[in-house]
Amino acid sequence: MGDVEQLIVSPDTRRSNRVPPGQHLVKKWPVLHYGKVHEVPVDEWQFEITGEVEKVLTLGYTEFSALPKVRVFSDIHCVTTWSQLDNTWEGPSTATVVGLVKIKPVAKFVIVHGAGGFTTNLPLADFLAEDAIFTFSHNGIPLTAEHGGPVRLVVPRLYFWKSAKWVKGIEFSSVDKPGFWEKAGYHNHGDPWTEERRQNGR
Ligand SMILES: Nc1nc2c(c(=O)[nH]1)N[C@H]1C(S)=C(S)[C@@H](COP(=O)(O)O)O[C@H]1N2
Ligand SMILES: [Mo]
Repeated sequence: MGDVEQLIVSPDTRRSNRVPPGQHLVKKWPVLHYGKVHEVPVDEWQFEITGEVEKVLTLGYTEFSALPKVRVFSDIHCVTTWSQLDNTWEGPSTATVVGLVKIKPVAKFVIVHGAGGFTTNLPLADFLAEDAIFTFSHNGIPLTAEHGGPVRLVVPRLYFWKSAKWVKGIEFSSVDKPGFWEKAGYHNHGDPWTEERRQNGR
Protein backbone atom coordinates (compact mmCIF):
# COMPACT_ATOMS: atom_id res chain seq x y z
CA MET A 1 0.00 0.00 0.00
CA GLY A 2 3.05 2.31 -0.61
CA ASP A 3 2.91 6.07 -1.31
CA VAL A 4 2.48 7.16 2.31
CA GLU A 5 3.72 10.66 3.11
CA GLN A 6 4.15 10.43 6.87
CA LEU A 7 4.23 8.03 9.80
CA ILE A 8 2.28 9.35 12.78
CA VAL A 9 2.80 7.63 16.10
CA SER A 10 -0.24 8.07 18.32
CA PRO A 11 1.06 9.71 21.51
CA ASP A 12 -0.80 7.24 23.77
CA THR A 13 1.42 4.44 22.41
CA ARG A 14 4.41 6.16 24.02
CA ARG A 15 3.00 5.94 27.55
CA SER A 16 4.96 3.70 29.89
CA ASN A 17 1.67 1.89 30.62
CA ARG A 18 -0.29 1.72 27.40
CA VAL A 19 -3.36 0.01 28.88
CA PRO A 20 -5.94 2.44 30.32
CA PRO A 21 -7.63 1.73 33.67
CA GLY A 22 -10.23 -1.05 33.55
CA GLN A 23 -9.02 -2.38 30.18
CA HIS A 24 -7.49 -5.77 29.27
CA LEU A 25 -5.57 -6.84 26.17
CA VAL A 26 -7.02 -9.15 23.54
CA LYS A 27 -5.10 -11.42 21.16
CA LYS A 28 -7.65 -11.38 18.35
CA TRP A 29 -9.35 -8.22 17.07
CA PRO A 30 -13.07 -8.42 18.06
CA VAL A 31 -15.87 -7.38 15.70
CA LEU A 32 -18.41 -5.13 17.38
CA HIS A 33 -21.21 -2.95 16.06
CA TYR A 34 -24.95 -2.44 16.19
CA GLY A 35 -26.95 -4.19 13.47
CA LYS A 36 -25.63 -5.95 10.39
CA VAL A 37 -22.29 -5.92 8.58
CA HIS A 38 -22.72 -3.46 5.73
CA GLU A 39 -21.24 -4.61 2.43
CA VAL A 40 -20.51 -1.38 0.58
CA PRO A 41 -19.19 -1.88 -2.98
CA VAL A 42 -16.51 0.69 -3.81
CA ASP A 43 -18.36 1.80 -6.95
CA GLU A 44 -21.32 2.73 -4.74
CA TRP A 45 -19.28 4.20 -1.89
CA GLN A 46 -19.73 7.94 -1.43
CA PHE A 47 -18.46 10.44 1.10
CA GLU A 48 -20.43 13.60 1.80
CA ILE A 49 -19.17 16.68 3.62
CA THR A 50 -22.14 18.69 4.82
CA GLY A 51 -23.37 21.12 7.49
CA GLU A 52 -21.52 24.32 8.36
CA VAL A 53 -19.38 24.47 5.22
CA GLU A 54 -19.27 27.10 2.50
CA LYS A 55 -20.07 24.44 -0.09
CA VAL A 56 -21.06 20.81 0.41
CA LEU A 57 -18.78 18.25 -1.22
CA THR A 58 -19.35 14.67 -2.33
CA LEU A 59 -16.44 12.39 -3.14
CA GLY A 60 -16.49 8.97 -4.78
CA TYR A 61 -14.14 6.18 -3.80
CA THR A 62 -11.68 6.94 -6.60
CA GLU A 63 -11.30 10.58 -5.54
CA PHE A 64 -11.16 9.71 -1.86
CA SER A 65 -8.51 7.05 -2.35
CA ALA A 66 -6.42 9.48 -4.41
CA LEU A 67 -6.04 11.83 -1.41
CA PRO A 68 -2.59 12.07 0.21
CA LYS A 69 -2.19 9.32 2.79
CA VAL A 70 -0.53 8.98 6.15
CA ARG A 71 0.24 5.89 8.20
CA VAL A 72 -0.86 5.94 11.84
CA PHE A 73 0.41 3.61 14.56
CA SER A 74 -2.11 3.40 17.43
CA ASP A 75 -3.78 1.37 20.13
CA ILE A 76 -7.51 0.54 20.29
CA HIS A 77 -9.58 0.85 23.45
CA CYS A 78 -13.18 -0.37 23.37
CA VAL A 79 -15.46 0.73 26.20
CA THR A 80 -16.51 -2.93 26.70
CA THR A 81 -12.96 -3.25 28.25
CA TRP A 82 -10.89 -4.81 25.47
CA SER A 83 -7.80 -3.08 24.12
CA GLN A 84 -5.57 -4.04 21.23
CA LEU A 85 -2.10 -2.57 20.90
CA ASP A 86 0.08 -2.02 17.82
CA ASN A 87 -2.36 -1.25 15.02
CA THR A 88 -1.28 0.38 11.77
CA TRP A 89 -3.74 2.33 9.63
CA GLU A 90 -3.36 3.99 6.24
CA GLY A 91 -5.43 6.64 4.53
CA PRO A 92 -6.07 10.38 4.49
CA SER A 93 -5.80 12.16 7.81
CA THR A 94 -8.97 13.84 9.06
CA ALA A 95 -7.15 17.16 8.56
CA THR A 96 -6.59 16.36 4.88
CA VAL A 97 -10.29 15.61 4.40
CA VAL A 98 -11.39 18.73 6.31
CA GLY A 99 -8.96 20.74 4.18
CA LEU A 100 -11.08 19.95 1.11
CA VAL A 101 -13.80 22.33 2.27
CA LYS A 102 -14.04 25.73 3.86
CA ILE A 103 -15.70 25.32 7.23
CA LYS A 104 -17.66 28.18 8.74
CA PRO A 105 -16.31 29.63 12.00
CA VAL A 106 -19.48 28.48 13.83
CA ALA A 107 -18.53 24.83 13.22
CA LYS A 108 -17.48 23.38 16.59
CA PHE A 109 -18.55 19.72 16.34
CA VAL A 110 -18.28 16.94 13.81
CA ILE A 111 -21.06 14.40 13.38
CA VAL A 112 -19.66 11.34 11.64
CA HIS A 113 -22.13 9.32 9.57
CA GLY A 114 -21.85 5.59 8.95
CA ALA A 115 -23.96 3.17 6.90
CA GLY A 116 -27.41 2.31 8.20
CA GLY A 117 -27.98 5.63 9.97
CA PHE A 118 -25.12 5.30 12.48
CA THR A 119 -23.73 8.57 13.82
CA THR A 120 -21.17 9.58 16.40
CA ASN A 121 -20.30 13.09 17.58
CA LEU A 122 -17.07 14.70 18.62
CA PRO A 123 -15.61 18.15 19.13
CA LEU A 124 -13.88 19.45 16.00
CA ALA A 125 -10.57 19.62 17.89
CA ASP A 126 -10.71 15.90 18.81
CA PHE A 127 -11.71 15.02 15.26
CA LEU A 128 -8.69 16.94 13.96
CA ALA A 129 -6.21 15.22 16.32
CA GLU A 130 -2.99 14.54 14.47
CA ASP A 131 -3.48 10.75 14.70
CA ALA A 132 -7.11 10.70 13.51
CA ILE A 133 -7.42 8.98 10.14
CA PHE A 134 -9.85 7.62 7.56
CA THR A 135 -8.31 4.23 6.95
CA PHE A 136 -8.52 1.76 4.08
CA SER A 137 -6.43 -0.88 5.82
CA HIS A 138 -5.33 -2.50 9.06
CA ASN A 139 -1.73 -3.69 9.42
CA GLY A 140 -1.31 -3.45 5.66
CA ILE A 141 -4.38 -5.54 4.78
CA PRO A 142 -7.46 -3.90 3.23
CA LEU A 143 -10.19 -3.46 5.85
CA THR A 144 -12.77 -6.22 5.74
CA ALA A 145 -16.46 -5.32 5.73
CA GLU A 146 -16.68 -6.72 9.29
CA HIS A 147 -14.26 -4.03 10.45
CA GLY A 148 -15.95 -1.24 8.52
CA GLY A 149 -14.34 -1.45 5.09
CA PRO A 150 -13.89 -0.10 2.55
CA VAL A 151 -13.26 3.00 4.70
CA ARG A 152 -13.65 3.67 8.43
CA LEU A 153 -12.67 6.42 10.78
CA VAL A 154 -10.10 5.80 13.54
CA VAL A 155 -9.77 8.30 16.39
CA PRO A 156 -7.11 6.66 18.59
CA ARG A 157 -7.34 8.93 21.63
CA LEU A 158 -11.03 8.22 22.30
CA TYR A 159 -12.89 4.96 22.98
CA PHE A 160 -13.37 3.01 19.80
CA TRP A 161 -17.10 3.69 19.45
CA LYS A 162 -16.16 7.12 18.05
CA SER A 163 -14.38 5.33 15.18
CA ALA A 164 -17.30 4.94 12.77
CA LYS A 165 -17.27 1.92 10.48
CA TRP A 166 -18.54 2.11 6.86
CA VAL A 167 -18.10 5.83 7.05
CA LYS A 168 -20.16 7.80 4.53
CA GLY A 169 -19.74 11.39 5.54
CA ILE A 170 -19.05 14.11 8.04
CA GLU A 171 -21.31 16.94 9.06
CA PHE A 172 -19.99 20.11 10.67
CA SER A 173 -22.25 21.56 13.32
CA SER A 174 -22.42 24.58 15.61
CA VAL A 175 -24.29 22.46 18.16
CA ASP A 176 -23.43 19.05 19.54
CA LYS A 177 -25.63 16.14 18.40
CA PRO A 178 -25.19 12.99 20.47
CA GLY A 179 -24.90 9.98 18.16
CA PHE A 180 -26.05 6.37 18.29
CA TRP A 181 -24.05 5.07 21.25
CA GLU A 182 -24.06 8.44 23.00
CA LYS A 183 -27.87 8.42 22.98
CA ALA A 184 -27.76 4.82 24.22
CA GLY A 185 -25.96 6.00 27.38
CA TYR A 186 -22.29 6.10 26.41
CA HIS A 187 -20.34 9.16 27.51
CA ASN A 188 -20.52 12.16 25.21
CA HIS A 189 -16.74 12.45 24.99
CA GLY A 190 -15.13 9.05 25.68
CA ASP A 191 -11.59 9.57 26.97
CA PRO A 192 -10.32 6.08 27.95
CA TRP A 193 -7.65 7.48 30.31
CA THR A 194 -10.24 9.10 32.58
CA GLU A 195 -12.76 6.30 31.99
CA GLU A 196 -15.40 8.43 30.33
CA ARG A 197 -17.43 5.29 29.70
CA ARG A 198 -21.05 6.17 30.33
CA GLN A 199 -23.11 9.29 30.80
CA ASN A 200 -23.47 10.24 34.47
CA GLY A 201 -20.99 7.48 35.34
CA ARG A 202 -23.78 4.90 34.90
N1 LIG B 1 -21.13 2.16 11.80
C1 LIG B 1 -20.81 1.77 13.05
N2 LIG B 1 -19.55 2.02 13.48
C2 LIG B 1 -19.18 1.61 14.72
C3 LIG B 1 -20.08 0.96 15.57
C4 LIG B 1 -21.41 0.74 15.09
O1 LIG B 1 -22.28 0.19 15.79
N3 LIG B 1 -21.72 1.15 13.82
N4 LIG B 1 -19.67 0.56 16.82
C5 LIG B 1 -18.45 1.15 17.39
C6 LIG B 1 -17.91 0.35 18.48
S1 LIG B 1 -18.80 0.34 19.91
C7 LIG B 1 -16.69 -0.26 18.41
S2 LIG B 1 -15.96 -0.97 19.75
C8 LIG B 1 -15.95 -0.36 17.13
C9 LIG B 1 -15.59 -1.79 16.83
O2 LIG B 1 -14.86 -1.89 15.64
P1 LIG B 1 -14.35 -3.32 15.19
O3 LIG B 1 -15.57 -4.19 14.98
O4 LIG B 1 -13.58 -3.12 13.95
O5 LIG B 1 -13.52 -3.87 16.31
O6 LIG B 1 -16.70 0.17 16.04
C10 LIG B 1 -17.37 1.38 16.35
N5 LIG B 1 -17.90 1.90 15.12
MO1 LIG C 1 -17.27 -0.45 21.55
